[in-house]
Amino acid sequence: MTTPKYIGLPFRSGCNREGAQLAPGILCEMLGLDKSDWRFLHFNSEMLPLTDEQKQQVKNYDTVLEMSRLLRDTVAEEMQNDRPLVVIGGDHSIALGSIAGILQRTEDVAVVWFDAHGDINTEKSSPSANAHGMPLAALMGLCASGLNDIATVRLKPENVFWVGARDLDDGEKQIINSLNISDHVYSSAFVREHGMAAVMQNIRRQMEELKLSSLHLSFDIDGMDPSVVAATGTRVPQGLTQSHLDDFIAALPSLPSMRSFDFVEYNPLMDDEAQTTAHWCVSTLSRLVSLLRCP
Ligand SMILES: [Mn+2]
Repeated sequence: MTTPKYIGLPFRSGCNREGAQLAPGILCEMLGLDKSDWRFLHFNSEMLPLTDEQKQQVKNYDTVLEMSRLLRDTVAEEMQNDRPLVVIGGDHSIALGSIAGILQRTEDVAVVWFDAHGDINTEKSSPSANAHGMPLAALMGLCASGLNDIATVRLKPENVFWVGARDLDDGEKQIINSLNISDHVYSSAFVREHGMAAVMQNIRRQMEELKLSSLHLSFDIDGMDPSVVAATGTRVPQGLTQSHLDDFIAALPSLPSMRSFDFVEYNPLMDDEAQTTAHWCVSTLSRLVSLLRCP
C-alpha cells in the first residue's frame, strides 16, 4: 500500500455550529502521521457577520467559495502524484472543492455519498442556507450562484450513489426524482431491510453498467447511528450500525478502485471526555485508508 497524502481542512463555515474546524488537527495527531504525509489548508473559519441572514442564499458565501477554489486546485495538483488522497474536514461543504479537483483528473469517477443527508440542495431548495447541504447540486451545476463555477468538469448525476440517507428535504427529493436517479439512493431503512451486502452488490452492478473507472468516497460520519457516532453536528436517528459499516467496508474492494475519500463532520466540541467518537474516527479512517489504491 502506498501511503496516502492527507489534506486537512479546518473549516466549518458551511454549517451553523462551531467545532468541525478542530477535527483535522486532532485526527491527524491521533493518527500519528508523518509531517511529510499531510498538508493543512489554513483557513479563517470565523463566521462572517450575518447582517441580513434571511435574504442570504448561502451563508458565508465568499468564504465557502474561496475554500472550495483552494481545495480544488490543491486536490488537482496532488492527484498528479501517484498517491491516494484523504481529505479530512471540516464540514461536508469541503466535498465541493475536493470532488471538483478529482473531476479535473478523472471524469468517469463514481462517487459514494455515505451520509444521513442528501447534500443536493440548491440555494432555492435549502431550508438552512448552509453550504454543507449543497455540494452535490453545485458539482452538477444545479445551483444559481458562483458555487456552480467551482467544478470545471461537471459531476454526472448518475455517477452518485447515496448510502445511509434518511433526512432528505422535500426539495432534494424533487431534484433526485427529476434527475431520474432515485434508484441510486440507498436509505438506512433500505439497508436495514435488505442488508448492506445486497446494497453494495446493487451498486456494483450499477457502476459496472456505467463503466466507471475509479471511486471517490465522501464519508460523512453522521451516516452512522448517533448511538455509534455522537460527536457530529447534524445527528439523525435510525442510522447505520457498526455491522452495516463492517459490511460496507468489506464490499468496497468489489467496486471500482477507491483512489480518494473525504472524511467529514466530526465535531470534537461535542465529544465526551473519553473521546469516544475521535477513537472511532481514527479506527474507521485507518480501515478506509487500507483500501485505497493507486490508479
Ligand atoms: Mn450529513
